[in-house]
Amino acid sequence: MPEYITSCRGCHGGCMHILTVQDGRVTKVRPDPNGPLNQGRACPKGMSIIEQMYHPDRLLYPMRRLGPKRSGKWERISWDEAYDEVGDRLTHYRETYGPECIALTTGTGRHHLAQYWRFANILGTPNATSSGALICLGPRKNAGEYTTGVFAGVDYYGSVKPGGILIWGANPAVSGADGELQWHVKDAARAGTPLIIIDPLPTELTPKARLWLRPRPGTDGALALGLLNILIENGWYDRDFVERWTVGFSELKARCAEYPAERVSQITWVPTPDMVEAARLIATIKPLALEWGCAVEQTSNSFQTCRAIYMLPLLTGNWDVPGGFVPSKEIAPAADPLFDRLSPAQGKKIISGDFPLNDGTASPKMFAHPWLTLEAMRTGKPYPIRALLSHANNSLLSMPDARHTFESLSKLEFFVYMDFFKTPTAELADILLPAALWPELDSLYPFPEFGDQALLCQQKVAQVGECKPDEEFFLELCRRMGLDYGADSQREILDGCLEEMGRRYPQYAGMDFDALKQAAYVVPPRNYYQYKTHGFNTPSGKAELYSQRLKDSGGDPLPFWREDQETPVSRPDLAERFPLILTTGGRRQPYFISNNRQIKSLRKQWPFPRASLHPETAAKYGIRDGEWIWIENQRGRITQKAWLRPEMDPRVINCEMGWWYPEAGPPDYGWEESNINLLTRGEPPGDPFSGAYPLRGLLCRVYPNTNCEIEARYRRWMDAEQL
Ligand SMILES: Nc1nc2c(c(=O)[nH]1)N[C@H]1C(S)=C(S)[C@@H](COP(=O)(O)OP(=O)(O)OC[C@H]3O[C@@H](n4cnc5c(=O)[nH]c(N)nc54)[C@H](O)[C@@H]3O)O[C@H]1N2
Ligand SMILES: Nc1nc2c(c(=O)[nH]1)N[C@H]1C(S)=C(S)[C@@H](COP(=O)(O)OP(=O)(O)OC[C@H]3O[C@@H](n4cnc5c(=O)[nH]c(N)nc54)[C@H](O)[C@@H]3O)O[C@H]1N2
Ligand code: SF4
Ligand SMILES: [Mo]
Repeated sequence: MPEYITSCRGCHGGCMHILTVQDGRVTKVRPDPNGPLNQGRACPKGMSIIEQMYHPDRLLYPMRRLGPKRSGKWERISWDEAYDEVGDRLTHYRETYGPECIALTTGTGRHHLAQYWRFANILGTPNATSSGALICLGPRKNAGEYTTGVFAGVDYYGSVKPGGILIWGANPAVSGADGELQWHVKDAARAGTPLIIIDPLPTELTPKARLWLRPRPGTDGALALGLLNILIENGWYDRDFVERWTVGFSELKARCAEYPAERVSQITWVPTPDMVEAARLIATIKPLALEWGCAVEQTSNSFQTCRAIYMLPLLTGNWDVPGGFVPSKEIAPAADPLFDRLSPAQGKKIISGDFPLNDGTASPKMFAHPWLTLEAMRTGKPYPIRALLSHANNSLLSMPDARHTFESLSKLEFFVYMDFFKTPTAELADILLPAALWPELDSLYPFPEFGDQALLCQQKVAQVGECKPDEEFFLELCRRMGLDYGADSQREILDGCLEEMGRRYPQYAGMDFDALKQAAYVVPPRNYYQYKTHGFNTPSGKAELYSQRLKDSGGDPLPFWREDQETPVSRPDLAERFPLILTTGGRRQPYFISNNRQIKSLRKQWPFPRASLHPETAAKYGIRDGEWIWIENQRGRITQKAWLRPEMDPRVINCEMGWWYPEAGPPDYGWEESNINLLTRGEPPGDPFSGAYPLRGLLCRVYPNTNCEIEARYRRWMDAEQL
């Protein structure tokens, strides 16, 4: 029976799997023992792909809504009809009001991201946004690029392994936080590699931590500045590197002096001796790697927090050393997003709230501000957004301020939504399009994202219903609208990327997509200490602790931290009503954001959302372990199941994100029951440079929910015979 090797994308991806195909159907999946990154390992998400592909609720054909929005009634249409209808409507909006009245949204980085941008640029709209745009990887990546000219990741792959790992606001044993897969950090933990963990909650890794700091959610920026200050004051940094390869050390030193340990301890709740110990470990462990997650970005101090954390391994002698903090190398470029196809005049119309990072001043990669783009749908200001194309974005679950998202999407004149399944967000759309899962499409996957250890092949091995890759939709829609996509096929685009790889790495010259399918992946060797010959790719040629470029683009040249507008310190009045500090997120193994809640083999592993809180806090509010509770603030109220965790600070609560209930049925699918984004804030000001908003460190109160039907409904659904 034919077998194919391809990269899983059940999370961000990277594990190579061997798929067996019989009569056009995938019948078996097993992890590839030679996969360069997973070496025979896989998680339950990857292993459930057959159940996902052939799930009875899978969206298999294009559909048009019958009746009013959220009627829950759909009729099947052909792809031809879908292209005609979408093409005609978009052409009408484009010609009548200008292309900027059409917005695009997506979620986390998936296979189609570059071409989603490309499509927006060709269409002529600057209003492409995402629920991860401002708060996921972008701030880390941009902070890295401003500081060292390139983003950096962990080097697990050479003969020298990390001597220790600083794990900050990430749970990489589960989430493979955006950069890496989960296997290497678990291997390291098992091997006894010292871990320094900064997380207000216990995780799979905290029992193995050498040191575990539990900051007040949302104060990581202050903590990072405090640690930098200790390093600098004690001379615990690489003097030679600082003198030869950085600019702005004295300015940084002066800024950090504003963050003495006592002040930082007061802000963050981290005891001074723990901070000193953390700084000592950061300074002495060699080589030190950094695994950081989106928790540090999901605040109104997002960008500068990332800058400050980034400087810790940089200043302590770990830059571009084997096993340390190594710069990305791009093995092959992604499909060209064709930014030059968006005219400067159109680019200026971006709904960005004038945050320099995203209005085109600081970066050509523009993301419109998600909340403001939704606000333009709702209010018509600064101008109306009339139509939306949504690719991989269950916005009601993943955007902040979910009530606002709902009201905004409800106002759209035309809404096209592409996904694997119907979701609560889909029920607001006019046209639904069936998206291909990872075994159903061809793509290239350089991994880890921005670390680029390997280039992996993702290949189509089966066709399910009439599902299509998002890229194919963009390409064909352009053809129908008379717009030039700049390529005739996805294959042409992939071969173009591989051609460029051949120029960068002559050993792969001549490799096209067919050859890559045979090879399954390529793993070019890594060279270290590149800066010693090439310098840094920054205006000064050095690592920029003080960044003039940042100043010129409207940012602070040095990192800083300030209190968010909704904390017990800034709003004691609000804290009287909502005394607990709310943080959100906390990824779970069976799920990828809001995906997979309908996949029974996964769902039974973690059937309900859990709210983590301290037993004392629970006792204070009459809550028992495992009981459903209400979590409430001025924006809304939701319910999750209490999980008492004595390791936490009693002032903090964490709620999981992404929860809806497919078993509750259309049109609501229970989206309002446990969706923590009903309590979060997306409205500016937020982060002054990027507009990022706080999903960590808000306020709430809790009390028991004595009348919750969620479990009973779940059991009825689980017990029902799956067709
Ligand atoms: N299985 C699985 N994998 C995933 C995902 C998924 O949904 N499921 N999502 C993917 C995506 S899009 C992303 S961005 C990554 C995210 O992966 P991570 O960055 O690991 O994100 P989380 O698990 O939400 O949060 C990480 C940690 O931050 C802690 N935390 C909460 N608030 C704070 C705070 O204020 N400060 C600090 N220092 N820590 C805090 C939480 O307790 C948690 O342990 O994972 C990716 N991988
Ligand atoms: N409160 C709170 N909110 C958060 C976060 C948090 O930690 N706390 N995390 C934030 C982060 S880091 C991120 S990145 C965002 C993520 O936000 P999103 O990536 O938008 O995540 P989802 O809401 O799960 O929506 C993804 C939808 O895309 C579909 N999908 C998956 N792959 C494809 C594909 O290839 N094509 C198509 N057409 N559809 C696909 C899935 O079935 C799912 O319905 O959420 C953010 N929201
Ligand atoms: S960790 Fe990610 S890539 Fe690996 S098997 Fe799981 S879902 Fe797939
Ligand atoms: Mo993310």
